[in-house]
Amino acid sequence: MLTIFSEKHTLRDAKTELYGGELVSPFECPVRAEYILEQLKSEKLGEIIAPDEFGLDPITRIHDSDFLMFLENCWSAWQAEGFKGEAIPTVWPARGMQQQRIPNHIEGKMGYYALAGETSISDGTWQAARASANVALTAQAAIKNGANEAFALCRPPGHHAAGDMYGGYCFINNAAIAAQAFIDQGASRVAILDVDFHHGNGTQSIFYNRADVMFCSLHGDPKDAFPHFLGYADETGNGEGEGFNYNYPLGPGANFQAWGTALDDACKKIKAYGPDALLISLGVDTFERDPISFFKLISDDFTRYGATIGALKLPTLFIMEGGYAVEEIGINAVNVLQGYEDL
Ligand code: SS9
Ligand code: ZN
Repeated sequence: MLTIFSEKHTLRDAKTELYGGELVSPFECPVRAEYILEQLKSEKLGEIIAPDEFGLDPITRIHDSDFLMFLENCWSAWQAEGFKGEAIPTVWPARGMQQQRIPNHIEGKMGYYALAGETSISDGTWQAARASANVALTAQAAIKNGANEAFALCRPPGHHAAGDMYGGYCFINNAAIAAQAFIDQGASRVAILDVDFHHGNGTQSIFYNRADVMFCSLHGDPKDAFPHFLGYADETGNGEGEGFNYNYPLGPGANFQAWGTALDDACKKIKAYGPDALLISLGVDTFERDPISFFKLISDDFTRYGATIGALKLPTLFIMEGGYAVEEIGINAVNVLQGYEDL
């Protein structure tokens, strides 16, 4: 399988994450991508290439340009205030407050564009997020040009990022821009299957009113898990998009039996939809030893579900999302790809 990887991911190297009332070293850290890369090499999965530069056009198909300008300028505006730490939001347009007026002050802008407070913005964040989007778009182009599958080793991840919101370690929605690229190049239907432990709230909200991109997500029940405010089973799409969004929330302790049953159902929906391409938002934070998640998948389960995805026999673009048990992130991610290939 062809892998796309950018060294520029290391530019995303925040020092702080607000977690449990402390500023800790971020779970979403550079070594994650290095472990996956190492495992790809030692398992000889295939060629690993650097991304091409696609510019902002395919990104603005999904994200508002004022939001992108905010991401680009946030760190310098924050520093210009004389703040000593990394950029973290502290105030939000909560219930009953102004939702439309975007403040001038960086403190107000942060709250306007942030969906959560754990994700610090610092030097290099924008550059790494841009490179991550280029990784996804290069993999998409490879499939468009005839490859049957590709692995976009994206970092930072993207599935929590909405049209005008960042958070949950995500800034640009890599899966959404790749899906949109397929559509813009003539595909009639694209399906996104999100197997990250967390609900892909950003991807869902981007395509919620559309029938040309189906979104299916298996994740920790929002009653108990981040992002807490989206991902319920009764969110089935809106307008033309009604019937093209499927959520499979699962409770604490879910093992492969429960998870695999939900996966089979999602695969049935995808098969019936008959997409031209399938995108997998590949988070491996469903692993039993993930430090911030509560599913109980073991490493062999990743191989098994890779084969289930392969059985769909669709052009398939794997896009890396989460996974925070860093020692095992390479094994688990590459197991999915091998399960898919060895079918
Ligand atoms: C867990 C807090 C979770 C954000 C997680 C984002 C995962 C992205 N108690 N904080 S894949
Ligand atoms: Zn996740």
